[in-house]
Amino acid sequence: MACDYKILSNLDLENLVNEKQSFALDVLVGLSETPKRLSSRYFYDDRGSELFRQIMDLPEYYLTKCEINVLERNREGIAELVEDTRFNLVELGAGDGRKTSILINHLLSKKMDFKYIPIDISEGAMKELAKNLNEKFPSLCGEGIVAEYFNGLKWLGKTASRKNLVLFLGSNLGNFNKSQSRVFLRNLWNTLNNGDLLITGFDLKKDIELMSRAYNDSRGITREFNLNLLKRINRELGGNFEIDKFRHFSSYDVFSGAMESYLVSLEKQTVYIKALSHKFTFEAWEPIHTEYSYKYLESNIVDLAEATGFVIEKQLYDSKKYFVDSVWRVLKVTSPDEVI
Ligand code: AVI
Repeated sequence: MACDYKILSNLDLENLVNEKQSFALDVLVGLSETPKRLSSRYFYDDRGSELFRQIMDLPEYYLTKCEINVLERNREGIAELVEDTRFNLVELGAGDGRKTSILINHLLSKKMDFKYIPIDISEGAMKELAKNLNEKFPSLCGEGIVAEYFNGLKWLGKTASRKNLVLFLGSNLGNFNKSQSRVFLRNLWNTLNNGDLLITGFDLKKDIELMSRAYNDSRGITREFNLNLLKRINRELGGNFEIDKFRHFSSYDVFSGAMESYLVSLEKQTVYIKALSHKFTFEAWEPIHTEYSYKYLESNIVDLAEATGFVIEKQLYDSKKYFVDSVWRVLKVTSPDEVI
């Protein structure tokens, strides 16, 4: 059966307006703090998503290659998790779907009864994905949702009554700090049903040089990706950042366990942002913190699952054990005796 892959966007126009307002508010608050900071969630406008696609192809960015290896080695094991059930394969932050294609291909070849429902905030990325999916998998059913993850999941909760297998791949969780990841996972737990499954990616702690090279690539794409945040402020909020007066810097903090990225002001300067009616001053060598990319110990993953109401079903590794896709099951108990 041929299924035309649709995109549901502008699910709620108010959310789009809010997205713009929250960007403006976060920029105002973040650049007024000491030290200054901007959230990495704003990296992903259409240009940022395109740059991230290029990062995934970089030889130094081992994460994507490792996760592709995980999925190739474990596609049958993942299919077994949902054997004989009608289910939604929900993907949060699908990007161009190259990793998920490995799974989709396998599930379709087994004639499993599922719908693929990617949720992504970038309309550009979603259009690209829908185009790829239509070409590659004419028999694939489902719809793409352009929305914030939880708005998308709430909409899904209202319309579907199937088991959910949610994918949150690519170490996306690593971009949240400890409490943000707990809040995120607990929100996910709240929107899912007992027995639903989550597969989430974790980049494991490893050789520091190897991790550092992944965020300081020789072609300068990661630099461009980081600086795009300032360009986005110029484009969307009427800022006048002079991009070549800032430099990209990324290093591993052994104590926090994260690769941390910054934009460092190369000189004393003032930047005006029209939409905020506000001027921000920078001293020479003053940093803006832009991203955490947390790396995990196995014990960190166990603690996180336990703290947020999930049970670990399986740990799926790549051949070098650099990366793990961790399979978690939602556990909702009705009596205190069932608590593990
Ligand atoms: C999307 N996220 C998991 C990437 C990471 O590795 O933290 C974003 C990225 N930042 C720099 N390079 C890639």
